Amino acid sequence: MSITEATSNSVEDSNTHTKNHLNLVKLYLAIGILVYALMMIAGVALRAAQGASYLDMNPQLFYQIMTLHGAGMVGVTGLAGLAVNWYFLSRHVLLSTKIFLSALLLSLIAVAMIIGSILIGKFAAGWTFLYPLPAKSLGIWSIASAVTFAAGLLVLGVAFLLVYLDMAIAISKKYGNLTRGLGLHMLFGRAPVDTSHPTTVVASSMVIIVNVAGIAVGAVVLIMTIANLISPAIAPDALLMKHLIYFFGHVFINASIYSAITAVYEILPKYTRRPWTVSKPFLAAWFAATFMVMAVYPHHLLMDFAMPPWAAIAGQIISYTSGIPVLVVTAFGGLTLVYRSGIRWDACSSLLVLGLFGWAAGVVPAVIDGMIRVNMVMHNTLWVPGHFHFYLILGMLPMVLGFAAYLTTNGEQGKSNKIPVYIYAAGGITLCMSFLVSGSLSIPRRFAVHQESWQWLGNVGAIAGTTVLVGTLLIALPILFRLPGATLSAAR
Ligand code: HEM
Ligand SMILES: [Cu+2]
Repeated sequence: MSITEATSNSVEDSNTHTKNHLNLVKLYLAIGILVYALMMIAGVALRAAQGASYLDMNPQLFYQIMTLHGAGMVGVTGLAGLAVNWYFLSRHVLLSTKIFLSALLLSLIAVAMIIGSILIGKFAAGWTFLYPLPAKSLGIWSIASAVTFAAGLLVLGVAFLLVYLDMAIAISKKYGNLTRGLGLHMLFGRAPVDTSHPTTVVASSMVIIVNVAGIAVGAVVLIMTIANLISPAIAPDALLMKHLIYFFGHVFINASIYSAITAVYEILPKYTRRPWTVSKPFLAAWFAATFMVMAVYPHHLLMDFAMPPWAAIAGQIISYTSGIPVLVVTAFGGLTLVYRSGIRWDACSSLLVLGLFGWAAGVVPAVIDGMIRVNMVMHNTLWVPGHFHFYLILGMLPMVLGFAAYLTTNGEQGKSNKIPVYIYAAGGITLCMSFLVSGSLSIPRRFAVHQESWQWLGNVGAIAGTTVLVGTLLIALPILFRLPGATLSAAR
């Protein structure tokens, strides 16, 4: 079956979607995939340094590379999620290619500032720039490089806000406002559920609401950080700063995942020839997630004894429940869509289903860490990188790669090679297990030098990480070669 015959409520609206839209998305994807691969090399180097058999890295360089890997991966994940989301949203509403291109250019300026501050300026306080560490370099990096890093993140935030503003205006023009985009009039009003209301518009409205808040808070804390760097007399409260940073960090990375899910909603139905439409449970889940994603960040502060206990307890309870609404609706929706549908398995469909699995399974270690009792023991261990690499390598990134594969199938389902996806998944699971097992053995995170008895896990992780990189290249290179030729009609 060709993709053009597929069922989708997006096709009628596609007059808003031009060749320029597609070309820009291709550019985002090509840059994104390249950055992912480079940052994976950095990740492998970090894990190999912890293993100490294959690589010997001076600790100062380790923390620079760790900061680069963290900031680079989080940044590219945000941009890749944005590109997926923007592509599908532009089929329903009129989005500005000029703004999307400007955002890419701003992001590249931001990337240059961030890389410069780390590789030239030796900034190494971690991508979370936890106050007051950026100002306490013990002479390793200068105030100027810390300011450049923070300003780079600020520029990146501006790029996102520009695109979100454009998306919000476009959704409001067509649907009235963001709450109508989210479908609240159908959830709470008398109106029956309009099944032609696109799932992507619901997800986009949620992402815009939470991530504008997240980035705005990020901007505030970055400006406070810069003010403190320039003038140490301005010394904000450290706990307040931590709240702001983790609100921003948590919301931003979650919003990137929620953005990429639009790929599953829009593409999987083309493979199973069954529609994925909005329903009351779907709308209720996205409505709940809008608040929950913003309310759960205190799970990053469970170790801060200065926090009132009620806040920690609330953080724990909401963490338990926060992922669940959208996850259940999406995982369940995905499974019922695939079950006995005669789906053709190729690189694209396997990646999308892998993404659903990784996202769903990644919740388990996250919820475990969200328990206060467990967190007291586990929080600063490799359990934490274990859970978020799970989400990101096995959940988010497969959705992005699946989307890129979809753009380049040129209407042919079931042809592309699935083996690279297996290689990727096997490497990904092993790498995450190397982190999770380390965590359960209480091996600390963010340590450049590991004790001898821990090192074998670092070596396993380095080999597994290399496998992930090889899998990524095997999946991505054919895509990159075909990307320039991908056409609008084929992509539909
Ligand atoms: C080949 C694949 C990868 C390998 C081998 C790898 C390896 C590592 C290692 C060794 C660390 C430091 C762990 C520690 O001691 O705390 C780390 C941190 C991190 N990684 Fe990865 N990683 C990979 C892919 C990814 C991907 C795909 C993402 C995101 C999309 C990502 C995001 C992060 C983040 C946010 C950190 C935290 C940095 C920090 O603690 O400041 N990684 N990674
Ligand atoms: Cu979080």
